[in-house]
Amino acid sequence: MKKNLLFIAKALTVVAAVAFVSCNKDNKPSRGSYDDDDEEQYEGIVKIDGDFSDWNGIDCSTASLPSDGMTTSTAIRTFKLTGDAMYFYIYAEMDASQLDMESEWTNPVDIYINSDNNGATGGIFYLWDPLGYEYLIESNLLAFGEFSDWSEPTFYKFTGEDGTDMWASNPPAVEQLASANLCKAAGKIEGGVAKWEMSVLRALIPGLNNTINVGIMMQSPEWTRIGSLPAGPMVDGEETFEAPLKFTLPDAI
Ligand SMILES: [Ca+2]
Repeated sequence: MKKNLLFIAKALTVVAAVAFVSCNKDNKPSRGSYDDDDEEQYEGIVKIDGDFSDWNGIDCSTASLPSDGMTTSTAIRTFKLTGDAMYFYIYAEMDASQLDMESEWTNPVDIYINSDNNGATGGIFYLWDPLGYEYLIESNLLAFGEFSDWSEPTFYKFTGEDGTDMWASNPPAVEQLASANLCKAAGKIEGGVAKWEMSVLRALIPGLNNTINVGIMMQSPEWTRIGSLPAGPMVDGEETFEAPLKFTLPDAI
């Protein structure tokens, strides 16, 4: 109990700090330019601003679309995972021709997180093996062709038996958690490629291990999968599946 209270206090402190920064930020001319006079500002290794140059040469894990005959679900071509003492970060490149640029809320992106670095605990989902996820974050990539900021994604906690699928039971084995300040996202389309970056505040994910395991999936407006990584190659016309992408974060603040 004491440990839980300490965690909550720590998380609230971080949220307060982030909220303070966010308020200041709105008074400044552009995203990412608010780091002048705020000594409490945490300088993360990635700034979520749609300028992807900070990913160049960064220490990260990478998954790419298999080149040897993968013929289904090709919309996500590259997926990168990294992090620092306060956040972990996701970068993805998507095939812009497969995105819906017209609708109000479209191309939902799901981030599956094995938070305890144990593939035997938590839920399963057919795209990754072993997965063992404890949390799922979901929001839309786009709204009327503009990238969404992920200011309030849907944040699910898996509550079912280990090794089961949260959606397979009725009602689903899931609890929805508050998600304010959890994420921030930005994207840009360049040369037919949608480039997208996203941050997750580590303190808001209970029990998050330093070693994280993450899978990304994107769907069509009709909730059909159009992309997911990591992914295995096609073998005899069948998809094969891999473990989620793994990255070890430095100790949290
Ligand atoms: Ca797990």
